[in-house]
Amino acid sequence: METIILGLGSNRGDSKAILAAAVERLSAVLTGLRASSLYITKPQDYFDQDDFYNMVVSGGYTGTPADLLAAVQHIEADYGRNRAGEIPKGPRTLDIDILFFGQQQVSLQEPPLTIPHPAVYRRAFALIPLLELHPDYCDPVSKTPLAVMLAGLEDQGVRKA
Ligand code: PH2
Ligand code: MG
Ligand code: MG
Repeated sequence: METIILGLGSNRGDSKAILAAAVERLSAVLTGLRASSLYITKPQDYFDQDDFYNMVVSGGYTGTPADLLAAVQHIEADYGRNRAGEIPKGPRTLDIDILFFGQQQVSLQEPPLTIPHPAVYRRAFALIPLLELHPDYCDPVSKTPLAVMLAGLEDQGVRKA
């Protein structure tokens, strides 16, 4: 069993209700699920969009990374996510990103999947809720504490909801 860290985000529709429902669904996928507080965060990467609600959940998982990706994409689709019809990095009803999968490094072409999530290290909206659940978490690749990485980032406008 691996410890999984997922990052959840929403800035379209009833984001709070969507995230609460997604956590409920994920509690059937991950064992011993833990959920961070909810945060309101300034958009990164694509700026001309509303603030996001973000949070992190963690828990145990026994399947493969591809199995987990299929499970989270199924939940995204159930909450109105339409990948074909959206702006890359733009507004979305529900985004569930696999941030870490135990100590594993994953690089799949089909379906496309890279773990650790390549952007996690520069995203305060992911690191702050993650550190709330796992204050001593270290990057499995560099072994650097994520708290050290967060301390090196500029203020990105992340506050508790
Ligand atoms: N997700 C993105 C792009 N930018 N910004 C914030 N604050 N939160 C997100 O979840 C987010 C983002 C692409 O998935
Ligand atoms: Mg995603
Ligand atoms: Mg994302």
